[in-house]
Amino acid sequence: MDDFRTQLAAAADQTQTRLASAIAALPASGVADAMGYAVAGGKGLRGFFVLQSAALFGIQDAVNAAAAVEAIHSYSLVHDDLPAMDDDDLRRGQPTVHKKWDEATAVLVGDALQTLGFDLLADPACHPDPARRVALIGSMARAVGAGGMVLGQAQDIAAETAIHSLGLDEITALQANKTGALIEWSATAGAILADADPTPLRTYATALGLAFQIADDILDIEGDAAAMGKATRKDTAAGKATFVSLLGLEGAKTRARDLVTQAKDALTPYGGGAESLRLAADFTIARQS
Ligand code: GRG
Repeated sequence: MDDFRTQLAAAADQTQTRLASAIAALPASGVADAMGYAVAGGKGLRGFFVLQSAALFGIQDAVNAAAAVEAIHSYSLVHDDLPAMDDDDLRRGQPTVHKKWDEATAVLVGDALQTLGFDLLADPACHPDPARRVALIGSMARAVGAGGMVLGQAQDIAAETAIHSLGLDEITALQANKTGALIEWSATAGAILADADPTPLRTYATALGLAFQIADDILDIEGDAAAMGKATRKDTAAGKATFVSLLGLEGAKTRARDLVTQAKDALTPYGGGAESLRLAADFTIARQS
């Protein structure tokens, strides 16, 4: 696992460097400063999926697509932290953007990170073939729009005031939209860049996305708030149905492990070239933050 953490950190550095140069190219402003703050400090897992899935097809430079997904993921966190959404004071161990600046800045930072993500995908440096860039842009728009991440977030917010708490199928569908869609985009990005069949990577990502969310629910119960850099036990306090409340702690752990096995099995067609993606699947449920 230590080897994997080193690989992940190296990929995150590469992605962060690209993001920093894209943000430095913007006119100087408070929003640009806050954008730099908002993209820093994450694990960079989604960018890692992009870089590794691209490497499977012999594409060594996918840093624009990796930076794009991390910008869009950071936007979702900044908006999720707002008082109108999850209302959090701490993210990645630092004050959330609306706490360090203000709510208007946080809304604008999220908006601008989302458009920056699409700009990075539209850049010829992302891929020389415009058709590949359009495919990435279209698939990203579908993953994060009102049929994907935004839908999942709306379903999550609706669940908070629903009379009946959600069942397993409903939670699974909600999470597939809220966190799964962007993870799926990340893990299939290499196939999209290479104009190859994304099916095995999609199967990997579907299982992995769900395992990621189950791990998040387990960390919400067992995790250490200091290590995670954010508040924990919020879901329990809010009485929200989670994979842990529905399956029990041990049941949730077993389900997460089974999903990781399924995810790794889906990589068989890629042979030894997919070893980093296999390690990433293990990391998804072993992580402490
Ligand atoms: C605001 C439209 C909109 C959507 C927000 C993803 C999301 C939707 C909200 C995040 C809420 C949350 C904490 C979900 C749990 C899973 C998750 C996305 C955790 C954060 O991802 P990591 O662990 O974060 O990859 P880092 O900080 O490492 O980038």
